Amino acid sequence: KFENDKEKDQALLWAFLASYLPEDKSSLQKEFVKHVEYTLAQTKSECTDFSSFQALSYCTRDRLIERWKDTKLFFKQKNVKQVNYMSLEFLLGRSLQNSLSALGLVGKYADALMDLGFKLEDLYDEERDAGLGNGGLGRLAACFMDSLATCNYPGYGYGLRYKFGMFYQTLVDGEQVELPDYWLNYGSPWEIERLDVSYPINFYGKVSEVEDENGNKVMKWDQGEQMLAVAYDYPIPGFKTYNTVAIRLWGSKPSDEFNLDSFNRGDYLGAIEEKEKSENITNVLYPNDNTMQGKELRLKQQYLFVSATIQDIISQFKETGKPFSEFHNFHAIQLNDTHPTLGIPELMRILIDEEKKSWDEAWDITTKTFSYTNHTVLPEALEKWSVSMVENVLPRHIMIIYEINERFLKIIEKKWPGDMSKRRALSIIDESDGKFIRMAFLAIVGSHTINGVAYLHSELVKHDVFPLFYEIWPNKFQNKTNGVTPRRWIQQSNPQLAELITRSLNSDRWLVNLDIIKDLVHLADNSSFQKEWMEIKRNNKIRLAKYIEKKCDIQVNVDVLFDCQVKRFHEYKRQLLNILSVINRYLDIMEGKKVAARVVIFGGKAAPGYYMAKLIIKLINSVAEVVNNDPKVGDLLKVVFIPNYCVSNAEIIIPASDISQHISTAGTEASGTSNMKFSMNGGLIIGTLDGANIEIRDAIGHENMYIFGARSEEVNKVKKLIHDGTFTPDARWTRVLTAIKEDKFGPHEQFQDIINSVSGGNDHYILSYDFGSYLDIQNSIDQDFKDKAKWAKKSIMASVCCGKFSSDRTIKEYAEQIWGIEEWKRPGPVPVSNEE
Ligand code: B1H
Repeated sequence: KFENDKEKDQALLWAFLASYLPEDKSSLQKEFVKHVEYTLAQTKSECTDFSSFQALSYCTRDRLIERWKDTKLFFKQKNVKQVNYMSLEFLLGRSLQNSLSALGLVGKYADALMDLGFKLEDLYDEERDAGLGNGGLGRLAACFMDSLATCNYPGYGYGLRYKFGMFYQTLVDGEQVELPDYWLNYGSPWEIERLDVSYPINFYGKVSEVEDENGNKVMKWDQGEQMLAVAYDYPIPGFKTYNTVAIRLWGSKPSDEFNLDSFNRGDYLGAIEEKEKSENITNVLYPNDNTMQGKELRLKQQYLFVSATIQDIISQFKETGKPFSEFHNFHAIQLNDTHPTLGIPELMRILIDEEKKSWDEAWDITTKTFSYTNHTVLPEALEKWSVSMVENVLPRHIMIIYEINERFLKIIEKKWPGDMSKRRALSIIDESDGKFIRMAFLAIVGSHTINGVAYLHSELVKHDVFPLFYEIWPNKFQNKTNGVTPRRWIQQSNPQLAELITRSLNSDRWLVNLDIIKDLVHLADNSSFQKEWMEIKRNNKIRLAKYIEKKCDIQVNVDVLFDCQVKRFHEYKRQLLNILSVINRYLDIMEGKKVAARVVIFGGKAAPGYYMAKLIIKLINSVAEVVNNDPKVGDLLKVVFIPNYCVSNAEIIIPASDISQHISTAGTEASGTSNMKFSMNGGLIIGTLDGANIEIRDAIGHENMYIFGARSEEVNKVKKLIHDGTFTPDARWTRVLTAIKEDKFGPHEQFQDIINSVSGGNDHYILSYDFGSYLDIQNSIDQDFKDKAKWAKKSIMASVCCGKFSSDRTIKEYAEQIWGIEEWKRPGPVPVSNEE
């Protein structure tokens, strides 16, 4: 609708000028040179690989923005419901290759840039990882965004724009040393700074009851400190679709609401300094995977995050002109673990205090909107915030949380009249030792659905972690087994395997429907297919060997078995079990036993304050030092610790593995996601019956996986045996510990705490119990690896039966069973290129 002809003409001219970016070679080259010359202000002679990486990224970003704007407009016209995925972590890694591949422009750009003297692969390597996450939880969020876009669902990811992502890990004398990750020092070509999208965020202050203009009693929160959250958008392209979504990350900025007091005191510089300090709250990612640290700064991060996000969602909702009773028909909000749980009281606060809704109305809207994913059963990771801290930082929210709890406890009273122990066990406020808010309880009470991330984990969530909640609301509980994106984790990281699959299927549809690769099962016995398959594995091992030589200065033989354990360091993940078995192997070699050759590869970071995890890293490197330099060992055994495990080197490590280890104490690893990536790439798994391992085994066949150790239902019994001293470990266990005690890997005193942690009734993660069966299954791996055809068949089966573990499947389940959103594919202006 136009007011007059002039307006109409202007709109038409605009539409013509903003028409789609052409994809012919000379246009691609022109755009590239334009960005080098005008965005970077450089000439041909100044243009390094890094500059051309930047220029190419800007070219790519232009195209992503074009698609994203159109996708948003399309969703708006269709009045769709969207999901808002709230996560304190998005572990995106690199974006250039992924974006070009989604746009179908890899081949075209490779060709266009070759004329100008650049090699596309070299430019990929110039990009720094966006490491805004710890591990599995953050990477899952990144895979989910990829699938959301690819499956054409409307949605947004919401997170924080940390200036320092996950620390950079170096090793000094075998010990982990953390360095800051200044990823933004190099700029991020992908982000769109939205100075027009910002929201005020309040902290501290006090709450008083006042009368509003209509004489109603309302709560007024006088903030003590105000700052701004500013939006930075990162477009996320779908694959083989024009649809593009985005992740919106919030950064903190000083607000122009000055606290006049501090300035009036006359200390201008001091006041500025004070202000700067308080406004740097989104500076750093907390690097504690699977543990909670009750720091006030982290609480402020969480609140800035949820407040900006909820304000943003409400402002989008208001554009529809619909009443709030319709809110949940337009927005679903998913809480990625409890870290964004304050979103629940924040939405309540805005609805009640600002939108003047009644409590019941506000609660109805809130509980129809939120759902919560639990990612861990470890008690040290379950978030608890001290009531006094929340009272101080968020005085209005603590009132709302108390009110939520009061009303919830009435339900308890009705169900179990007079039962004080139930009341204590279920109260959102834990008063057993000081006063703490149990964030998971708040999330469960305020959500319509709670899910675990693998079948076993979801069962534990219902029966072991929150059994009373399950009794009250059995229908709130669901399972959503994790998945990973096959675009990044097969196509981009293992291009040769992707090419073989596409050629054999005569189609690349498998990239958007991974179940299709099952059609290759009939080739598992085909010897020429096996040969090609294993040749590709060997090439990937050569690529990894080169990386190892460069980073660790260790030469490895690519014809021996590559055994990888790459993941965060945590006692429950039992890297210690692995290195103890390596010691056992070394002792066998020393005794002159016939031993199959292996390269054992470790990678992963320990939380900076996690003493035991760091000590285990030290032990691994001390063992490596001895083994790798012992002339009697030679190629029979190499131990490698790859420093700074991250998304970009995972893309090199995972396709090169013959065996990978997923050996957590049964019942402790909620799902694991690298297990899926390894299997898809034809790597076999040695593992316990834990997390998603169980479902992987069911999918690929029991004969194709190496399972050992106590089952989750046996673990408590085993712990008791160990505790009571009624269990005698395998003789090889004692031999290995003795070797450490005899200073074979340096003065044993330095490892005394490790020895103590698994001896004398301690051994909380039952290493001593599982050790025997672990060594036995390792032996059968060595035997099987000698039979090349047998191994190739297993490897093929492990890959082609893994269709279930695509995150596309996971996202569809969330969409249909939790969020109630639909696929809305926007027709492209031109056919989306069918490249790769
Ligand atoms: C997982 C975390 C986690 N579970 C607290 N919990 C954090 C907890 O900074 N914190 O406070 C950070 C991370 N991460 C992982 O989630 C599980 O251990 C994996 O088993 C699972 O595969 C992954 C994704 O669901």
